[in-house]
Amino acid sequence: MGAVSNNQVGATVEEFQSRSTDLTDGFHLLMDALELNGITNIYGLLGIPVTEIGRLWQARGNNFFSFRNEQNAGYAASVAGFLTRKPGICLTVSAPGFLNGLSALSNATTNCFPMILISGSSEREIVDLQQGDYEEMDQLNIARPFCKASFRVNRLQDIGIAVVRAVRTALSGRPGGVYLDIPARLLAQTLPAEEGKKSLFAPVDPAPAQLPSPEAVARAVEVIKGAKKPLILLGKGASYAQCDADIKALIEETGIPFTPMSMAKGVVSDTHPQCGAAARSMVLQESDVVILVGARLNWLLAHGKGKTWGNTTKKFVQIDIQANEIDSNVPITAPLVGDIGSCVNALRVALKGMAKPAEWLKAVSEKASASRAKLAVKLSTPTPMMNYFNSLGAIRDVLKAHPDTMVVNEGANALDNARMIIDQYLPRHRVDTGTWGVMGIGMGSAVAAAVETGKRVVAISGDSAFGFSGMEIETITRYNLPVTVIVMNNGGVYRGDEISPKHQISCMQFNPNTRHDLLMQAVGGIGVRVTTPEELAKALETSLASGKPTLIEAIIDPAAGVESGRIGNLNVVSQIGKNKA
Ligand code: OXK
Ligand code: ADP
Ligand code: MG
Repeated sequence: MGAVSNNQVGATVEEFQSRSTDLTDGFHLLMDALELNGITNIYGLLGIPVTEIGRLWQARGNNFFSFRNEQNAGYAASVAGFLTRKPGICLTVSAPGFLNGLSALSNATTNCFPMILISGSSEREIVDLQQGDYEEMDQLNIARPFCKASFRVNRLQDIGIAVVRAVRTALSGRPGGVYLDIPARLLAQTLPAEEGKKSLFAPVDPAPAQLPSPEAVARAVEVIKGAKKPLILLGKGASYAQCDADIKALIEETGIPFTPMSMAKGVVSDTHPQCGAAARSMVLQESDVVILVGARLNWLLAHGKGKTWGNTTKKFVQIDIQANEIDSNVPITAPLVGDIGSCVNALRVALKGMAKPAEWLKAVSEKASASRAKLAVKLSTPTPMMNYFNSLGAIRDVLKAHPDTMVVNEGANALDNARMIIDQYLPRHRVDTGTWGVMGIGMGSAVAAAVETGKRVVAISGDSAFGFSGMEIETITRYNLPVTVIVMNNGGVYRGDEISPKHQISCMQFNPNTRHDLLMQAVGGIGVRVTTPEELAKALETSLASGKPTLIEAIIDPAAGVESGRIGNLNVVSQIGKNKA
């Protein structure tokens, strides 16, 4: 437990360490509390008033990962939360730094990832009277609508309880983001060390299991047993829950086909014989009972109705920890409110010996095999310039031999095609744009994936998406992380060949000569430019073997790519006519 003898801010680590141990202060109590909660990694960007936290945190032997923009540090923290089931911590300065971090906090909450954004804040008296303090902002209230809870600590003896409260709020029930406001003044205050120590504690069981009621289980079992064409739909809640073996056992014991949402790919391997990912339209349309496991019926599932679902009324069994997620879009026949592990195990017990829907499974697997065979042709068809199929086909073949690689994926066409083409073999090995379809999650997610798992990371980004967080390649090289960034460069948003009717630079185009590989070289990494699937495969192999930070600039045909990828239907177009101003 660290301690200091006065309230001086900005002292060196040596100065702090050489002081008397009679007193502790806000810096030390905050760090002690985080450590007590099992936190060792902080992602952030330092400055007034939190700089000293970074230094002292490192002096304790913990990790502080400094980013170039708080938003990316925030995405890293949220992904750390998703991967570890511990809240990811993002630390920022006040007002502008806080606001940059807030996008990530909001994204974490939307995605149900546990994260705590800790920001320093300016003097309350001045902020509240709007008298113009340095980085003045009412952060506590601004954060409220963007997270599960927004807390401020005003007294040193409350730091321990505030951190526990933040951790428990982030982790329990539906996970999400929490904001913790730390006034600058608090950090510098002092307290007798013994009193400080007594105020700290570790929470008991911060994410308690939540068992479904026996009635709810019986209801679900009846619905499932009555199904002719049941389907298990895995969402990222199923990834987060870390009960992979139970989910696999439920699938295998019941013989029900499954299909994963994007971040649930790999909970059970995409190559499993019961995987219906390659028969997605068929299984959604033709199934009669759908068992949702940690997946919401939001836009990604066409709200549970309409032609995506064959214009038929399905019976849904929905496993979710959040009671009011049930009936959010369509009536749910059999809600199973509880944690996924408990619900899945209750179903396993109650469904033991259930007749397997063999004919339906056969039909699904025939359709999936046919789709995979059809796709395989496209993946190996050469084109004058690389397209999304043959480039991603090359990446897929390399990754097949490295199934334990973490994949990060963002973009429009780069996202949709990679999701379809690249198989995931293991749980929680894919991080992508999530519920909001966020561009810019790439480099922050890649850093967290490397740091939290210690595995190789391949981040596949469209050239547009990469631009949002591209400067973090310096972060990747600085920490010498085993990250390979593949920029799918078609020179624009969606496509690179759009022409403006007035001969301006098209609003959808980027400089076609941009060399992202040279940017990587400039920050000390390896940068390679490739133009063929063979070169791409070779560069990726080399980079995975070396484990060195690498950026592969993959030149894609500017004419390859479609507007908004596979969600073009969501775009709104003028009824007056294309290009008619
Ligand atoms: C899947 N498929 C396959 C395979 N896997 N075929 C062969 N082999 C394999 N391995 C088939 C699958 O059966 C589907 O075909 C098709 O490929 C597409 O599959 P998938 O899983 O990608 O499904 P789909 O329909 O695209 O899913 C809908 C969706 C998804 C909404 C869940 O598109 C999605 O997650 N979108 C996120 C997009 C996003 O956030 N973009 C941000 C960009 S911002 P069929 O024949 O069975 O249907 C942007 O662009 O504009 O602002 C903008
Ligand atoms: P996807 O986008 O993959 O469909 P969503 O983010 O829409 O997934 O849904 C995830 C769901 O999982 C959320 O409704 C969330 O409440 C739920 N969830 C998260 N963790 C758990 C858990 N441990 N047990 C039960 N439900 C969970
Ligand atoms: Mg592009």
